[in-house]
Amino acid sequence: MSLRIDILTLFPEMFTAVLGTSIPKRAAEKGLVEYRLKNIRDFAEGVHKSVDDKPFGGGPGMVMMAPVVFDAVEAVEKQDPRPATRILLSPQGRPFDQKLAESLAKHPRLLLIAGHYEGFDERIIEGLRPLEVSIGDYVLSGGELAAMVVVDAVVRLLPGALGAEDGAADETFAGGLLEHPQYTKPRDFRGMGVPEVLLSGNHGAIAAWRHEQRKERTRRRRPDLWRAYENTTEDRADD
Ligand code: 6GU
Repeated sequence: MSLRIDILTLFPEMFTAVLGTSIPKRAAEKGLVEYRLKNIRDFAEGVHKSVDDKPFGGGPGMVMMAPVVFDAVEAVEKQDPRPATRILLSPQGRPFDQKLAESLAKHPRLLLIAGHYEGFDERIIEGLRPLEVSIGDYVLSGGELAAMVVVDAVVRLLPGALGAEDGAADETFAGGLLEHPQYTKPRDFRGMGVPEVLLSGNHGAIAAWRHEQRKERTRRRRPDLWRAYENTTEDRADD
């Protein structure tokens, strides 16, 4: 059974380039995933088709209204009997990481809710009980880019989504280490060479060099990842 991803957004056109390119596109063509975009504004009432209003208690910006988001979620969920895992993109959410991507890739159906404006009426969260997800500690204008990040990270994990070549390279975070440096032709570029070992044909030496580079990079650049790696590999012979 393939994964169905519903996306509720005020700007469905933002998604067309990302979902229609590269691996997300190929995964859909292979039948591994199906994307369903729905405009939240289709569920707005009245002549003005309002989806947001001023916050009670005052303050800047606008707040997404509960009735329109509830109606959108309920209408979209009715289109398919599979239960949807509801995900609401928000800077207040759980930090998105590779582990969460791996977990979401096992679900039959995801429903992503991307808001624009200052935020969502809290009763949306109280009533729909979505998993709130943030893609990092910075502020975006809306949840759309975050939703695209989540979709991309999840879809490339679906069995068969990556070609045989990219497949093995997908260990970057699974192994807890950053990637090693890569080189390709030409051997000399503006006076900069390529580490001799990579030209040696000695596969054991190459693997050892790459492993050292990954550890050194992780230690210097991401002490947080390095500590986690050390704590899970203390008893490993090669470290
Ligand atoms: Cl999910 N939404 C917005 N608006 N900003 C963010 C974010 C999400 N994650 C990080 N920054």
